[in-house]
Amino acid sequence: PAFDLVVRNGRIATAADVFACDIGIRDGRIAALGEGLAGREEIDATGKWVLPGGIDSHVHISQPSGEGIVMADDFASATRSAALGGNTTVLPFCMQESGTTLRSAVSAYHAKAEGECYVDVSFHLIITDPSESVLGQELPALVADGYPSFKVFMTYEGLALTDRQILEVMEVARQTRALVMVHAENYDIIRFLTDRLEQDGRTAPRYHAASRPIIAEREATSRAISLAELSDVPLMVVHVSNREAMEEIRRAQAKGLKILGETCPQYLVLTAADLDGLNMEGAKYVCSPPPRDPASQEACWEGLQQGVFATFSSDHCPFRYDDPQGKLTPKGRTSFRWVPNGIPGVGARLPILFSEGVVKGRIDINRFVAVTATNHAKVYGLYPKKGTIAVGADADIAIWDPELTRTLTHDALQDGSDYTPYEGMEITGWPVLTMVRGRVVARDGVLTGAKGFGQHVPRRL
Ligand code: DUC
Ligand code: ZN
Ligand code: ZN
Ligand code: ZN
Repeated sequence: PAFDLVVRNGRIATAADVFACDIGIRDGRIAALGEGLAGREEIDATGKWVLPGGIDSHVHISQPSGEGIVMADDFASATRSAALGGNTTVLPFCMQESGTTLRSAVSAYHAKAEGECYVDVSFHLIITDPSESVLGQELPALVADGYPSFKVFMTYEGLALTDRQILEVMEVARQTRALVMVHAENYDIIRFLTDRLEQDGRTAPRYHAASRPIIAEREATSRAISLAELSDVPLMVVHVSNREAMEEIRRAQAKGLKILGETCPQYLVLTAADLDGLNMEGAKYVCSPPPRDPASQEACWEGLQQGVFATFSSDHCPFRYDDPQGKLTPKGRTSFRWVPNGIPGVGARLPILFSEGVVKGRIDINRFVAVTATNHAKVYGLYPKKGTIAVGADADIAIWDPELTRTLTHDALQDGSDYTPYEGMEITGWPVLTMVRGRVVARDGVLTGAKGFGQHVPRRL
């Protein structure tokens, strides 16, 4: 046979097309699209969708998250869940810790990932200390080495940059043609409201949402866009949760600015009411920005439908719930202020969007592929090696059964957390096979890949 592996009889969708043909795979790449291809091995995809493997360009793995707090996933468990959820590449962050170099952060995360991953991995940077040497030497060198995207924070103790510092980072991004990603929430609004809520004894997890209102996100989004416009750089506004922030991005795009947006499953299917759980259960939904209300969910759908949002990512940031090193540290029990921000989602992201989006008719299959794979590859510099089904591309493929209906449960996700915020959702449409570079890494809910098969992929923009 001419090919190592052939996927037969499926319906293939890319971001642009739908077509029926066989896929011939050789040496980990797509070598042919055509009729009647023969392979040493064959996979029959009759009645299934054959899609580019999901790319999740916003996940946090093994990031330090404060004293006594441990992220629930290491690279093995996060990429295992990713594979089971139809993903073939994830983009986690290398976070600079204050007083240390960016290069040392990059080395540290590579060491954590080495030999551990089930799917391919490519790193963004998080800049917390834009010192002269970071801006002058480290960043340009790292962009050239394959890390052309970095996140800055406008809020959080120890992470937030001033507007001046953001401008300095953007200046380097402009010189190196890199992409800045921004966490846009107004730090002082959040600090002020948090203090007032605590003074009033409002410390339960539900008040997390009240402490970070839409206005705080809208204002910071508008300011970040202004800084990017001044700097003449593209900007990715991550985890957009509501209409007002989405409209800021839409307006900038209409002006011709290269402002990109991302939304996440929590903003489509959760609301602030989920934080109202009995006792401390609401902590399971504490993430930032917080889930909002049904009108905000509608706006986020609109952003996906109309292309305001280029990408749909999980913002996987897992902490165990029932764990003194997770959501409920001794301090976390005293106030929402100390509950670590973030929720798991790397395994649930694609089934949720397929079921709520494609099956329910909110988006078509091409849009699904665009916002879950192709646009991630294009925006972050992995295209066309990753993110599409084309001759020459890596054979990163997910086969979906559009009719399989199952209840979403944490146990099936196999991440390192002890819950999913999406427990009990009825989902129609599941990935039944995930293939990374021609190797089947998950099939029918069972992990078949090998730890360490996943490789680091340098990027270029
Ligand atoms: N921002 C993220 O992107 N992830 C988790 C927490 C946060 O604030
Ligand atoms: Zn963020
Ligand atoms: Zn995040
Ligand atoms: Zn479980």
